[in-house]
Amino acid sequence: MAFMRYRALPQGEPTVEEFRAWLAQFDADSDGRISREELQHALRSLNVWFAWWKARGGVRAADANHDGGVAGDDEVARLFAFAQRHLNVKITQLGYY
Ligand SMILES: [Ca+2]
Repeated sequence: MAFMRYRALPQGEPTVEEFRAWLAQFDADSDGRISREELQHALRSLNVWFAWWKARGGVRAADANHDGGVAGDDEVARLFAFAQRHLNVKITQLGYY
């Protein structure tokens, strides 16, 4: 996958809206949900280490209805909170890529 083509997150501290818009581009099958695999691509695009492992943790943390993906405002907000807790350094560094 040519993940270099993905849009980066906005510089500085992204809002949940910016995060949602950024995340939507990784919905490869356009089913409106971000699966673990799609989240893994998203994390890889940020050069996050252990993307597979963190994607699994992120979906587990955000998937409130346990359908295996992240969808809807509530779950995206939960994933955003997860990202802030676990990926904060990378998110704030994105402006330097
Ligand atoms: Ca999807």
